[in-house]
This record gives sequence, C-alpha cells and structure tokens, in this order.
Amino acid sequence: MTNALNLEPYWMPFTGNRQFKSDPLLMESASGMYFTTTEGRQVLDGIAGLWCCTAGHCHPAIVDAIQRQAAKLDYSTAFQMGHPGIFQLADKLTSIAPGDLDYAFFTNSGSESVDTALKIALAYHRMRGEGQRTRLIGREKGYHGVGFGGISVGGMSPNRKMFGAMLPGVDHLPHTLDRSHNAFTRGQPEWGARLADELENLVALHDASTIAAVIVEPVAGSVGVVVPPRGYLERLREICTRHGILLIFDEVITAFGRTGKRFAADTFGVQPDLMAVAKGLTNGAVPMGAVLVDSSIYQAFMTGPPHAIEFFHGYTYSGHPLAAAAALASLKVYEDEGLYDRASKLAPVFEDALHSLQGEPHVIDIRNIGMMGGVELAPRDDGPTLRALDAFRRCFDAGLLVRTVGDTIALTPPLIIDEDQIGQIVETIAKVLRSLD
Ligand code: PXG
Repeated sequence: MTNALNLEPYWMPFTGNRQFKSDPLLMESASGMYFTTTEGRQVLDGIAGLWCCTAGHCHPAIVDAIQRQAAKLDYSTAFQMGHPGIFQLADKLTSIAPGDLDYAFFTNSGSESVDTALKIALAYHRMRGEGQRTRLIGREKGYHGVGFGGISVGGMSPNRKMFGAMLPGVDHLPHTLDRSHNAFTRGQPEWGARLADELENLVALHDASTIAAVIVEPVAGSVGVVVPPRGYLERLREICTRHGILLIFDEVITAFGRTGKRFAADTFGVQPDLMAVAKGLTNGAVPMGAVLVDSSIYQAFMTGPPHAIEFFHGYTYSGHPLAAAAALASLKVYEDEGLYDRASKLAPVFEDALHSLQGEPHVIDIRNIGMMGGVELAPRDDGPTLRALDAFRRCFDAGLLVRTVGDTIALTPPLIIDEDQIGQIVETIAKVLRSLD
C-alpha cells in the first residue's frame, strides 16, 4: 500500500517532511479508541486525534448525521442566507456556554476562530468610539494557531521568527511554566498567581486606553500542558475588567470536556468576554470553529441601519451544513453519553496514573488537569526535542499514539477512554522511557 503511493508532492504541515517520507506512518481507519494503520496494526489513541476526537473515532451517530446531511444539503452560503442546522447549533452552543456568551460566529478552524475573536475585539472598541484601543496582549509560549493574528499574539518563536513583523502593537505577558516552584504539581499550582500582575505593568507602560484585548489559553496546550496557577486567571479577569480590556479565552483545546467540565471557564470559574473554540466542536470529524461572544459585544455592533452589514468578516465555509450536522451530533453524543461527567470522574485516575511516572528515567516534570496531561523529559545533550521524538516513535511502535511538544509528551485521550486503557498508556510510556537513551 505505502509502496504504491507517491509521497513526494504532499507538503505536510508541521512535519519533518524528509524524515517522514523516508519512514511514513499511515492510518487506514479508526474506530472508538483505536486507529488501524495501513499495515493492519492497532494503535491506541492517547491524544484524541490531535486534541479533538472527544467521543472517539467514527462514532456511529456522528457518521450518520454527516452522511445524511451530505445527501440532503451539501452547501449553501452563510452570507445573507442560512440553513436550519446552523441556527440550531448556535442556539445549542450558546445555551451550554457559560455566562452571557449568547452569540456564536462560525469559522472553519481554531486559527480562524482566534483571528476572528481578535478582529471582533478591535471592531468592538471602534464601534463604541474607542478606536484607539488597538493593542493586543498575548502570552509567551502561547499557541493561538497560525494566522497572522494568532502568531502575533502567540508566543512560540519557531512559529513566528520566519514571518516578518506580524501585527503591530502586540505585547506579551510572561508564561507561567516554572518548574523551580511547580514541578510535579497535581492540578493547579499554588505558586504563580502574581504573574498576572504583569498585566498591570503592561497597562502602566501602554496605558489602558490603547489596549483592546488580552488573549490566553486557560490551560496552555501546545507548549506542553501548562495549568494556570491558582488565582491567576481570576486576577487577569479582574485587571481586564478594571481597565475596560476584553478577555479572550482560547478554548480550542480545552472546550467540550477536556478539563473535566464543559469549558475551562466553568472549571476555573472565570468568565471571558470572547471564547474561541474548534476541535471538539465536531469531534474532529469536519473542520469547524466558532467564537462565542458576550451579548454586550454583539449588541454594540447592532447600531446602523438594519440592512447594513455590521461586521465585515466571514468565510465561504462559515456555518457549513456538514460541519453543523457534525457539531450538533457531537454535542448530543457528549451529553447522551455523559462524557463531561466521565471526564471529571476519570480525571483523578488519570492523574494518579500519570504521576506514577515520576521517578522513571528522564522525567523532569508532570503536569495535569482534567483529562489533559504532560510528561516533560530532560532534553538530550545533542539537542532539544530529540528524546521526546524518539519516545513518540517507540510508543507508536508499541501501539500507542502520543503527541510530543518540545520535550513534553502530551496526553489528551478521547473521553470515552476506560481505566484499563489509561493503565495501558502509562505502562507503555514507562517501558519506552526505560528503553530511551
Ligand atoms: N488555539 C489553540 C489553543 C490551539 O491549540 C489553535 C488555536 C489552532 O487551531 P487550528 O484548528 O487552526 O489548528 C490550536 C491548535 C499540538 C498542536 O501539537 C496543537 C494544535 C495544532 C497543531 C498541533 O499541540 N492546536
């Protein structure tokens, strides 16, 4: 099968193309917790595809909804027109979203959701006569996708350094990863809330009247699972409110149960003004993202004549019928199968299992919350990421898919995982760690 394929023309994203093409890993099919490779091997999915297949793979209800929708209405524009599914979805999403996030704007990815949220924030201030609020504040080590807005507020240098000056007027908060205080913390670290006070310093430097929004991942994912210190998000919220700055939560990874409640905003009890979601929205089955918007922000746009477009933004595929069908079916499955409760009940089991890896070779930190965890390895002397990449490949060969980000092994299994499978994940990782250079 692999031999018959011409691997060369496909420029693969976020991949070492030459290494991959010399030793490809190809998936043929998937069901529930498992992938099957083109060679017929079963691989346990430790990362829900890429933090997205919350209810496992090829869930029959989601497959059925997509198939029926494809045969009924394949496409209709979202501009000046609609279809029932997308209104049902906006209704459903805003009914489960925390606080007054009562409006939903649809996109096709997390990156588009982030850029859309940033544009809403800028336009909102301008609509209210505060057009001088143009600065955006992100955070070091943050990941907000790959659009120009997302990489500008993002804080990962490899994703930024090749791409010029990016958006002007962006500043960054310090990140909260601090092993000297917080290594091997279970859940939220006690130390670090004071890092939120750095926002006061940025306000003092730039003046609040120039700042539109602050964007953070409530739990940073791609940097290797960094859980917010106790009190940190609360303090960011308080400072933003005091200075009229919008707080955007990028919940592309954390929404839909990952932290043990529906949204990380629920888990931490902190309410954002805008929330970017994607990934789990459709269980990964059809690309879709959304920005959930506080009612007061939407209302600020509803001012001109009723026929006038209020927000000059949108995508050909915003609110795509197949994505809407997949999302409606996914949200129903999450509720019908009690996956949010399941995540919160399994979280302590997952936590114990992960922390049992403390003391295994190379492990320098373990971080976790809900059903997301990171096991950080000491970098090899011959370069960062190499040891983790070696671990990734050895886990795969042993029948387990993990994700490595830097030198951290990230684990975010589908929420349908059972206790035996959690055991299988940590046993496989322990064996692999013992075999590594
Ligand atoms: N925000 C966050 C917090 C994300 O994690 C995006 C935005 C962008 O989403 P799209 O759908 O445009 O990719 C993400 C995406 C990794 C990894 O290995 C994570 C993502 C993407 C690629 C790799 O951690 N998250």
